[in-house]
Amino acid sequence: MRSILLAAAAVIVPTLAIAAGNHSGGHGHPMGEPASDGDMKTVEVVMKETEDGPMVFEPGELSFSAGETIRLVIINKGELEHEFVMDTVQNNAEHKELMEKFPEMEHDDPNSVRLQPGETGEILWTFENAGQFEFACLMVGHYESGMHGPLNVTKS
Ligand SMILES: [Cu+2]
Repeated sequence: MRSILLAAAAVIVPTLAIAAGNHSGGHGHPMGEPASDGDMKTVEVVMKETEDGPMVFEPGELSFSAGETIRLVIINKGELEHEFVMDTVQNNAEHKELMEKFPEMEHDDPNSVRLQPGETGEILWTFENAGQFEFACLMVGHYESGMHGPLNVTKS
């Protein structure tokens, strides 16, 4: 019985997260909003550690046009847990400070995905507003080890 309840909860949570992003209007994220499934451009981003020390995202920079809907496929090819968070530079800086105070902090935001080694995750997102944003891994010490890059959204 218990395992059935847990399984049901696991199914319900992501559905709600996606549904919450489907309606337009309301409180928008400065970068845009989560998208629902459909035809869209796919961009892969790899997260990993390197032999000589730095932790990296590949590619190290992302560029989109305002109005584009993208399927971001995030792949953890490293041996450590990593996360991909895309946000304003300011929000990432605040979030990073929180993570340093509360390293065990879990978050379940539609603009982020946290992955164990070998895992792959997805973010479907419509970039609505032009601007200079940032993607980063905010796990303690990873940003400083190189895990951040500019996310540019240009006017279409
Ligand atoms: Cu990381």
